[in-house]
Amino acid sequence: MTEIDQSLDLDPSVLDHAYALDRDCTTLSRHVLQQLQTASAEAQDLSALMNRIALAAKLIARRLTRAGLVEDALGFTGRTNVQGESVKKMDLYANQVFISAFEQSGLVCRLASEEMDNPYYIPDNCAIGRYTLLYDPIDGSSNVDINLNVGAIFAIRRQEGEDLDGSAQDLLQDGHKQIAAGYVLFGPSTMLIYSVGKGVHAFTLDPSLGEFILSAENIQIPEHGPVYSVNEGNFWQWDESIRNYIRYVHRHEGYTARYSGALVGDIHRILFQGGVFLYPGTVKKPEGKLRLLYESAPLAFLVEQAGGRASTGSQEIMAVVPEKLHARTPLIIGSKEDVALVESFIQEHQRDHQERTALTSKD
Ligand code: FBP
Repeated sequence: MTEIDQSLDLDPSVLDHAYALDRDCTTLSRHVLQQLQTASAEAQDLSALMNRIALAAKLIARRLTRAGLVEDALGFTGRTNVQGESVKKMDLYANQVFISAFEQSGLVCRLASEEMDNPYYIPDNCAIGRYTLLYDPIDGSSNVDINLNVGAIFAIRRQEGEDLDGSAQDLLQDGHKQIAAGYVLFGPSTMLIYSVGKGVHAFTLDPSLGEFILSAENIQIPEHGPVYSVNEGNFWQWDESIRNYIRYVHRHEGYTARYSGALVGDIHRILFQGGVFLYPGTVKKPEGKLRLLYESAPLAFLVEQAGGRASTGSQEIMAVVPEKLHARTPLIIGSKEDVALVESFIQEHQRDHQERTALTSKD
């Protein structure tokens, strides 16, 4: 925030205007450079990349706000994606928006998306393009057609090697390879939350300016929060340890359930109010539903930067090395104390199981 020369003895209302003006002028690209405190090539690149993400977010927000009035904006495409899920028209539209926004960037050689079997290459960019964008163009797809909040999730990694065979092996590395990550929340207002490894910051889209303007800086997630966010409809598909955790929060004061159907919406609440979001493995899908590279790792990067934690139940999400591009992982993410509480039920159950096994092997 710019220092105002106090010797000017300005009228407080003028000072307020000056500060408001200064805040209104803290655009995303300027804020990224301020965060990185260098004018290095990489800082300029990240600032330009974040600007492209903001452009994609504005285009998707415009489509979402008018979706009910636009022919063919909602509903299914009839296609199934690499995840085996039915693809929504908005998923495809948003995926294409990210590609178009980065095609002219000159910075990104490769885009890897939850909606595409293989990464999309921009050959013209590859000679100089030093980055890969990984993204989930529409998170919370089940909410799109009923006008409930959805999001987009993104992460930026440096391009390592030329990936000549298109196998994107260099992307199969842990979350510490991310140099920036964040999400866009398409809610009553459109917000962009990001980190370049220097804290977590929020921007709100001011439609009158068409600009994302700084609305919160250095967001710190509370150590504990009342919210637990999980799809209890899967209760009987979970491991007993998770069922025990849910029985605990049901029986103890101070807990309340909130589940929006969109991971980004639930994480946004927890970022500001504390609590924990869980998408555990199930009997059918022991690896869970959520994608490591497009959902869990970017949000883990962000939440850790805000002082929270993200775990599989037995390992930090940021340490997980994916076996394949569309690898999934169980996710327990949020306030430190609440993630630790869930883990304690998992560890206790594992201990009981080992003791029982040891006892039966003695018999
Ligand atoms: P999409 O990216 O395909 O939307 O899938 C992710 C997601 O929709 C999350 O946003 C949400 O938390 C979860 O899946 C909801 O899954 P379920 O309907 O099984 O509870």
